[in-house]
Amino acid sequence: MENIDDILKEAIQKATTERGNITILIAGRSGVGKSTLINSVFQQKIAETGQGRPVTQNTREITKEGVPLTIFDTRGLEMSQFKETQAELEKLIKERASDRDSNRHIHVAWLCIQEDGRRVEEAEVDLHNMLAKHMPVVAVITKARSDNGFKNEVQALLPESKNVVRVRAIREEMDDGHAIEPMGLESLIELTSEVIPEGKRRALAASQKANLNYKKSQSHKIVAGASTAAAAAGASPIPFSDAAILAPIQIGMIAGITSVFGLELSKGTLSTLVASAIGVGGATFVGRTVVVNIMKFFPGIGTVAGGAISAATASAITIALGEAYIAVLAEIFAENPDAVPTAGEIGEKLKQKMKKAGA
Ligand SMILES: Nc1nc2c(ncn2[C@@H]2O[C@H](COP(=O)(O)OP(=O)(O)OP(=O)(O)O)[C@@H](O)[C@H]2O)c(=O)[nH]1
Ligand SMILES: [Mg+2]
Repeated sequence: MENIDDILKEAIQKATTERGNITILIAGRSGVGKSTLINSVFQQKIAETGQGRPVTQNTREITKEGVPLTIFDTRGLEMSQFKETQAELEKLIKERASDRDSNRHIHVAWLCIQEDGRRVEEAEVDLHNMLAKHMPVVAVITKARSDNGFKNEVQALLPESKNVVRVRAIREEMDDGHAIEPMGLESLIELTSEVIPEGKRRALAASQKANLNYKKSQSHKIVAGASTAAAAAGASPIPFSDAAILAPIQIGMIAGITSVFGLELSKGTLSTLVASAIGVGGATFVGRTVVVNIMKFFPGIGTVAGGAISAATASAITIALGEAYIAVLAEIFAENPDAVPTAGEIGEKLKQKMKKAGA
């Protein structure tokens, strides 16, 4: 595969399939802070601006273009006639579980309980036990301020819960002028990651903005995979003229990391990124040019002995490129979790980063 157009197309398709879509059910009484939590944790104020549609009397299904996440926002399940509304929800869960597309299964539930109520209703325990039959459940204590043993109480009442986590979704100003910062959101992502299928972790990483380290760790796995593939390709040293065989691996890695960071993944953005970072563009340029240009950034890495690329060099160059890209994206989002950088900006920063790394 030499043609860059084909390489880009395939990289995008693979990255998109491997990322998939995650579905999370968020349940809790009215006013416990579900929408606030959703907006603090996920990209693009999804609870406010996402497309919601009622799927049962008490449940809305929320999605947003460009975010690989579906949320079932469910409330009032502890109210009168809760048996009926819970049965309705269970029917929906079973329907989704039998879908052939695993992206449509509900992968995890967050059961939200407000800390200052300090009470778990019998109907909430019922709801929890029903959910736990079908999916992992994380109990989320919302609006956390002072625990006073409530967390242990919740854990004791909901033994099926995989975890109990206390969160504060927004900064809170006290009367005396001091403020308490959000908390627990990073742990919520980590604990959720532990209980969902491994194949859904990239979608979780991409959809959320509360835990930058989680995006980085998922991206490192992609770099590790690409580096192994590059080493395998170079197991019998690659003649320089065949360097193109590394291009799909390296561009695939860039596409994978792009998707884990939740950025738009289109042929336009990916080709702009490659063009501005690596300095090759145009519809007809070939994979070999990409690889040769990447290698120019890292003159110190490996030697092109006898005009061939060894396994060690192929893998080292791939790691250097992947790590530089992760560092660039991490810097952008550390500065502003809601940043919407253009492909050109990212490409320019990547070029600078590689120049520095290779110098
Ligand atoms: N202090 C503080 N207030 C919060 C927190 N989370 C939510 N709130 C407030 O609690 C109120 C209710 O929050 P929502 O997010 O609308 O609650 P909800 O669970 O979505 O409510 P329904 O949509 O009616 O089911 C709002 O005024 C929020 O600002 C928090 O962590 N700390
Ligand atoms: Mg709400």
